[in-house]
Amino acid sequence: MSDQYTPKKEDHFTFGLWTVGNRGRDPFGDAVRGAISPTQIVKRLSELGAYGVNLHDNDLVPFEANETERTKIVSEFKKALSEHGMKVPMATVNLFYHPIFKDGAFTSSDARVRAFAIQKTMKAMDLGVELGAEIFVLWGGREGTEVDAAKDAIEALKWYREGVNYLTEYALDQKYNLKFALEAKPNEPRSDIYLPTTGHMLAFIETLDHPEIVGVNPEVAHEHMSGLNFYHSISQAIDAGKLFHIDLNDQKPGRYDQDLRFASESIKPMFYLVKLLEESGYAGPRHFDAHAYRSEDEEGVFAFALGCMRSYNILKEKAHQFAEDKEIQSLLKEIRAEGGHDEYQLGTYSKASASKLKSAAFDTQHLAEIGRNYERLDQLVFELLLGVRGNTASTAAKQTTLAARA
Ligand code: GCO
Ligand code: MN
Ligand code: MN
Repeated sequence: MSDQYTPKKEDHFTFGLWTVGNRGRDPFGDAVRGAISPTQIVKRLSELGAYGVNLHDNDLVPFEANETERTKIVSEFKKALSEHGMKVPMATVNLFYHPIFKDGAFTSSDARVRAFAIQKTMKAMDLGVELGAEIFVLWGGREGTEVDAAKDAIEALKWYREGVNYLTEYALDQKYNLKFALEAKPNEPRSDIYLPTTGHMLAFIETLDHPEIVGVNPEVAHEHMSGLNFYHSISQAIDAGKLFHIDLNDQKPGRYDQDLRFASESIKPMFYLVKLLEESGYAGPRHFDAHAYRSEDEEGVFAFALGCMRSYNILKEKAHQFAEDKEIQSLLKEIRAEGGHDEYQLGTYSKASASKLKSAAFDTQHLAEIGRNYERLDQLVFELLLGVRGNTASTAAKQTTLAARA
């Protein structure tokens, strides 16, 4: 079936090799489906309309591979990429699977482990650049603690900073066209992970030696695990010029990191997210860091992948409808007109304006009494999302407005 929501290369959808390659293992049960080779993933995703794949070093080259094996694997993979017209816009490094990282990588108390983590990351950067990546994600899954008595959190942050500084110097020294994107997560696999939210990451970035090449890679599930509003987090990242990459998925509140199919749970929040990404001019890949339910076989995995991309395109179409919807737009105009005039020019301070403002009289009772009409607006959005308002371009004329009914 092909329709207006069918993914196309120009939609820039990407998946991690580890996402469609996820075999359904969890702490309580073993793999439920077989491994799919990286070249097969490239082929199947390309057929579905994806733009590319992203990878950790060890998704492609096993931890224990020697140089000859690496060369062979990488050249076969490159061949598959070019045969299927697929890109690798982002690469990352696995600093969490091997037991050596049990007490962290850049923040391990053991300086030898910290050095090994940096060495492994430099090699992963070389691999990423060889494959054409321009974004390098750092997700510090093991950078945290169970026992705060064991590690000084300020010292751990200093080590973290040293690690990222070293790697940015390496990138610049190699003349790599590479930007870093830091990914926050509050917990899992560690009891507490350092720099737990996108906001923490944004503040940390400003303390680095090369903040200009470091941004964020926020993940829906991770911010939702912290009970945060993802749309707000992304807005702040965009405002700071730091949204370098994004991990799209979904998450039920109050649970472990579920990595659910994009928009499968949080329809309204994901609508605002897609609307924001599309309207803000975000030019990076639309990357899915999610995986299929454990109940699925290989076909279910690709149904999952197609679902992520279609849902994004459906929400993108809803964002267009929102912009075209006459009733929504005129209501918004009304809402913004009420008190919209900035008489005191709050954006520019001067002694004179401050003294004018200090002596101004406000009708506080009247201002406090004005209704904002958000109930009507939110209901209209709900009806739009559930298809009750239909495609406004064709049905606008037939629609009875809430205002008329009232
Ligand atoms: C997780 C993370 C990872 C990272 C990936 C990229 O919770 O497991 O989201 O999937 O995104 O390691 O570095
Ligand atoms: Mn995650
Ligand atoms: Mn992620």
